[in-house]
Order: sequence, then structure tokens, then C-alpha cells
Amino acid sequence: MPPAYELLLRQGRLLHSTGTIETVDIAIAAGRIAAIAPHLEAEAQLELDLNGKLISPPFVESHVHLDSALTVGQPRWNESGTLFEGIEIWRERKQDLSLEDVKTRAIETLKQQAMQGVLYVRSHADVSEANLVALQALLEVREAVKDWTTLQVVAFPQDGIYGSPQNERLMETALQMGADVVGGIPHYELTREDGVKSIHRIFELAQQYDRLIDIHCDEIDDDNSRFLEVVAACAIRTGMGSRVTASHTTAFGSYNNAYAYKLLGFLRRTQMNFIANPLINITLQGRTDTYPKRRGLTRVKELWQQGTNVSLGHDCVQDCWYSLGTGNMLDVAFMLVHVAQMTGRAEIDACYDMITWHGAKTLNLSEQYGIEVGKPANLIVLDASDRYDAIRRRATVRYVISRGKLLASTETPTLDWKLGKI
Ligand code: 17E
Ligand code: FE2
Repeated sequence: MPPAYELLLRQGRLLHSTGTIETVDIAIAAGRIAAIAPHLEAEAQLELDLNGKLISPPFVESHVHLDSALTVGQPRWNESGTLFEGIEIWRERKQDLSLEDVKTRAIETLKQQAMQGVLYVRSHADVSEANLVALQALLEVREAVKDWTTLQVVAFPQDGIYGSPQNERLMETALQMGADVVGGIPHYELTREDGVKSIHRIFELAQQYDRLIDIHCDEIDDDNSRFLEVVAACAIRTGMGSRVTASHTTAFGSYNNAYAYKLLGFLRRTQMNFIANPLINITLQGRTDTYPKRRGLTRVKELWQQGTNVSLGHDCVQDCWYSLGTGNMLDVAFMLVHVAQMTGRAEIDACYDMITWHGAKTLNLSEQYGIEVGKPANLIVLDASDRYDAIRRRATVRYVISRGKLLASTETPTLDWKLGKI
């Protein structure tokens, strides 16, 4: 009798982290990958004939704000398109947050993401909000969705740790409540000194509570915004390295090269992670420029070329900072190819890695991520032949398998030519 599995994937093309692709059958049992081989003599409750479709580990959304997702237009549209008008609109909207409101929108967004292949998400929760409703809601959501997706929650002080007298205390309370990651926003603290002080406080809290760090850092076109060097120094001195992430760092795109190249060397030493949010960076930044108009993206290509870990985020799905978006990470990678001019063949492939393996590294997922015998059976099947094809067509994710179960399936739209032969 051949072994009976719960799920068998037949003849898919398995994408390895090295970029090589191998045609295999994959057997799944008890929520884990049970076997991988060119041909498996086996039976299963459910068999999917993949016919050469691409099998990839799930997408990783490294940076999103689920607390503000799906609020676009509430109470008004962001007409200037700037980060700072967005922060003001959110300040108004967050006055009427309730647990139900945040949870409903967050779960809806996580479902949309999951159906498009995203099974690991790091979300910021604004903790400069008197009752910590956003944080409490996202912690409850983390628990509510844990059977099908993995959510990390960052305690993010949107209005600055020292922007109001109570914010520092709220930040610490958020960690006591169970936030996974300590956040920050040094470029939005009232002074440069407060910004530096906030970074030291973030590292202190992360060490005291044993948490990861993910700082919104230098999200501005100001070439004098240089908090990244302070984060790098703290990462080197504490040895926290790969547990530290700098998000956005858009000012890095405006620094002069002499400074930027010195900094790149320091950053390589840190082993820290970077997150670019190309959809948001290209729309929010450059707003005070006339022409030439800057792209407002961090130096993704140079960081990648020197082996520094870079992953990507959608940042927003329909909120006061970004009215568009469906949560599809292939849209993010597609935009990065353009904005970072990563159009070389290996560069396009790298953009795919940034929404998969590199994201897993940023989130410190390590052991559980990847398609290998014994690991949790989390994988996606794309209607694509390889990484380049997946990004070019922003390919349909045909099947999403989470914890060994088929979570979602989507048909690829077919195009019908009606005029006959030409
Ligand atoms: N808050 C912030 O400071 N920066 C952003 N890009 C978003 C929220 C979306
Ligand atoms: Fe953000």
C-alpha cells in the first residue's frame, strides 16, 4: 500500500532559495512537508496537478499598517499627498478607533493578503494613542488568525516617543502587553536631540523586554536627516545586528555619495535589515521638489549589491497615506524594479527574493520558513514559470497552502480574442 497523505502536489516546479528550479511532487501530512521527490508513489485525500506551475514559499509582508488599512477618505482625502498631511488625517481618524473597527479592517486585509500568497506579516500599531486600542486590537487579531497566518506587531509611536508626555509610558506598556517589536520615528521627534534619545531608548527597551527593533527611520527627503547612523552605531555596540531593522530610510536617497559610501560600509558591519516601501516612497516623497524631482527611495540596489538584507513592504492598503493597493506583494516588487532601476536579470530575481526569503530574514522567521521536509507546509503556487515571469505578469497565486491546508485558490483570468484569425 503506498503511503496516504492529506495533500499531494503533483509536478510543480519548486523554486529554491538559490534560484534553481526543480520539478517535483510534494506530499503533506499533519501540517508539515512529508516528502519531496521527482515522483512519489503515494495517495492523498486531495491531489493537485500543478502541471509545471511555480511552487514558492509564501510572500512576506515586512511592513504594513493594519490599524489604518481600509480607512481611505475618513475623515477626508489626503490632497497634498504628503506624509505629514497623512499623519494629521490619521490623528483625527484615530480619535474614534474601537477594537471592533480595527479588528474588522485588519482581518479583512490579512485575508486579502493571504489569498494573494502572503502568510507572514509585520504590522505597525500606533501606540501614541491614549487607550492603546490599535495595539490591543492587533494583538487580538494576531491570536485570532494564528491558524492560517503569522502576524508580528510593532509598537509604533506615530507621534513620537517624546512628542507628548504620555507617549514614552504608552510605548513601554505596549511591550508589557505583548508587542513583538519596538518601533520608532526619530525624524518626527521634535528635535534632533529627541530623535537620538528616542533611538537609545528603543534599544534599551528592546534589550530589557527581549524584542526585535523596527524603526521608521529618516522617512523624509531631508539630506540632513541622519538617524540611520545612530541606529547603526547602536546595532554595532549592542550586538543586536540582525534583530534590528530600519524601515523607509528614504533620506539615504538624498545623501551625498561621499557620506553614503562611508555609511554603506558601517551598515554592512551591523548585519541589520532594511525595508523599502516603493509604492509609498515614490508617492509620498519628492513632494517638496519642483524639478528635478527625487524618487525618495533608499539605496536598495547598493545595499543589495553589498549583501545587506533588504525586504519590502506595501506599507499601506487604502488609507490616508496611500489610497490604492490590494495587498499584493508582486505589485510592490514590480514597482521596485522601476523605481530602483533593478532591471538587470539578476536584479529582477532579487526583487522577488525581497518579498520572500529576505522578508523572512527581516522578520527573524529563520527555521520555520522555506519548503523542506519537516518544515510547516506553508507554500504558494503561482501561474508563472520563474521569478522574472511572476513579477512581469504579477502572476496569479493559484493555490495558497497554509499549515498543510488549502487556504485559497484563484483562477487565472483568460483573455478571449473575438475577431478570428488575423
Ligand atoms: N506613518 C509613517 O510615519 N510613515 C508611513 N509611511 C506611514 C505611516 C504609512
Ligand atoms: Fe510605515
